[in-house]
Amino acid sequence: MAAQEHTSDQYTPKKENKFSFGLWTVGNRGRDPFGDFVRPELDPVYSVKKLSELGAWGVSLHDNDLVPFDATPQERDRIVRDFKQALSDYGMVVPMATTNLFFHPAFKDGAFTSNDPKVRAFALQKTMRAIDLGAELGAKVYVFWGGREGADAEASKDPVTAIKRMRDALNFLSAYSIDQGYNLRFALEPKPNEPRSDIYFPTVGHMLAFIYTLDHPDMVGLNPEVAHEHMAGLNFVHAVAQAIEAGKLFHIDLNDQKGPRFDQDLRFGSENIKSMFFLIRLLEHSGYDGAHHFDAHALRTEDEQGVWDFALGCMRTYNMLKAKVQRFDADPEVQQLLQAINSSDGTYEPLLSGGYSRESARQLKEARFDIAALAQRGLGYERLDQLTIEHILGVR
Ligand code: GCO
Ligand code: MN
Ligand code: MN
Repeated sequence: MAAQEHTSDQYTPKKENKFSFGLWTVGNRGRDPFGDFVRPELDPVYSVKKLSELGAWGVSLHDNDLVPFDATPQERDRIVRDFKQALSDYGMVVPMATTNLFFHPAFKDGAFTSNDPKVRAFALQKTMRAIDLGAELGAKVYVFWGGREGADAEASKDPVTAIKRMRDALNFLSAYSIDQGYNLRFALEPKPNEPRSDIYFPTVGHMLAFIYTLDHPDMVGLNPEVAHEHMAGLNFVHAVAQAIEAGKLFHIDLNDQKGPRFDQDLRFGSENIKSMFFLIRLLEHSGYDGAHHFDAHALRTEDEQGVWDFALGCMRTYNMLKAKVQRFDADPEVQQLLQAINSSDGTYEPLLSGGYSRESARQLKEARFDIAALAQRGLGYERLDQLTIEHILGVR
């Protein structure tokens, strides 16, 4: 069935779902290291129109997704003016903007971490201009994905120096954004590898630790991506939970991935359904109200219609899983099991939550536990997990 003819139902995306897509996602032309483009270019104005018709709320962009690398200032202004007109015509926002610091051959050894000071200086110049563009388009979040900030030949770059260079760049750009009066929050996006064989700050945990070493840690958070943590063999739900707990989930890149391989950018929820179920449960319970941003693209087998099928599929699957989460949470047997798992006679709560004191240490040292009973108790997690599966498979 063609995407635009899809019958409307309770899973049909709506603006209030805050779904957004990168211009580069629907604009992906299917080129890979082994084969050429399979689809023609999409005009950003056309993508805005199509995405809006499908129920999306926003579009994000790299500077060069909209303004070509070598555009003159006059061309830039005309393109930006037409794009803003399209945003207003189709009721779309730009929640996030970013810089392309990986495509041009000048960035072959990275941008902010390049060994060449001229490249590092150019990267700052390009990013300041792209920040200006993002602010002009109303973006609230500015993403930093370290595309080529890594190394292939380990001897070529001291990794400690690379970390310091990245810190210097982010400190400079935070100060720039504050100085301009932009109300931007920076979201750092970790990825373990690709296009470099190793990228610095490979996971959410690495990035989180780094943020607290910056000059303006309050304005810097994370943009975790499903595929990137899965490439590192990690549990994405737990990574996002840590970002949320730290108040650092500023943005999220939703897609899917078949295990620890190259970055596949598959349609959201097309592979790891159970893990995406728990991701949505986490996001919905946490009150996260930022963009639900898809960073994925249609398969190389597709024509333009396949691109819109892909985009609609990402959004519908989110809403379908969200409905499953609501049914799961409302299931009396699930509630009863969760209550049993979290119940106790209350004896130790005051000691566990009261913090350290000499008295609490003394009481804990003297406490007598029925260790055998603790060891023998069955926890009922098999039943709970099976209920999860029954909900996901739609039989409850
Ligand atoms: C990738 C990344 C990128 C970034 C984008 C925005 O693996 O290619 O996920 O798509 O998200 O450049 O920073
Ligand atoms: Mn990616
Ligand atoms: Mn991404």
